[in-house]
Amino acid sequence: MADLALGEIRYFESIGSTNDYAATWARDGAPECSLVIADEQTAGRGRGARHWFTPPGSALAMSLILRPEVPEESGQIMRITGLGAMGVSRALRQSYRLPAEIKWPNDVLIGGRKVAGVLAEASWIGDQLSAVILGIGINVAPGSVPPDDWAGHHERPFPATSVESALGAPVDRLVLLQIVLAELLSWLPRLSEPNFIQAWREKLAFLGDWVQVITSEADGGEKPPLEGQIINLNGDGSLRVRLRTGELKSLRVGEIHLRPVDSSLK
Ligand code: BT5
Repeated sequence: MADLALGEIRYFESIGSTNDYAATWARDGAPECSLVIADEQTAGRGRGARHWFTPPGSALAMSLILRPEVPEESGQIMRITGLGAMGVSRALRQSYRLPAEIKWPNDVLIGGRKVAGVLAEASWIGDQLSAVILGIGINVAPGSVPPDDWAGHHERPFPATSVESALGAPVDRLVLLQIVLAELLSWLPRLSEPNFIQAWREKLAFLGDWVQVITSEADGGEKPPLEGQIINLNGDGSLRVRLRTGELKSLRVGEIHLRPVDSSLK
């Protein structure tokens, strides 16, 4: 880790959520690129009200504190979400030869199964954006995959896997952590460059496929899904889809979920 340009590092054997800790630490003045990492999370969070399963000894759970120069919330969250998903999928592809893909906006899949999730959140002091917290959870050993009857599943679970199950061999968590961090730090200064979007686009799952687009109501309930074909990733990180009606729509990171339309995952 010594050769990585990180701020401070705080490690916990057990914590509620690394993202919650990082948000508080960011408000208390954590240096740029400080890292919170935990072996176990007892209140790991996904998007909205969802939970993230992080039992001890088997996963990576981390939050990186970033201080973007442009204090514009939505575009930053979108790009930083992409940064997290790209960092994990590139690490898995290049160092482990695994066919990792990004399910826009925030999941990393191997063989159609979720191996990692990203949660980028803004941390505010009053109306000033103080930091963006990039939270990443990676299932490393099979024990980190939530059982189907896990109480934390918010809805019908998307199929999941772990790096070790996909690889068929043990994986050193510290080595994987260093590779992912090196990827994140190498892309961080290039988030506004077209080749960042291009590299992200190349790893997108379901490009050209029909998907269900599930959005949330203001009260947290789900609207009936729309069906759309994924056309492209726009330059700002939003997703271009064509609806059944022919209407083109750009989806922004928010409360949006995609599910493939015609596959066993349905
Ligand atoms: C995510 O949310 O995929 C974002 C997960 C981010 C987790 C990291 S860990 C470090 C940091 N600290 C935190 O508290 N969070 C971040 P979403 O797309 O909303 O997916 C959540 C759904 O994934 C849940 O409803 C579950 O069904 C499922 N799930 C939960 N744990 C899982 C796991 N370990 N592997 C695969 N799927 C899981």
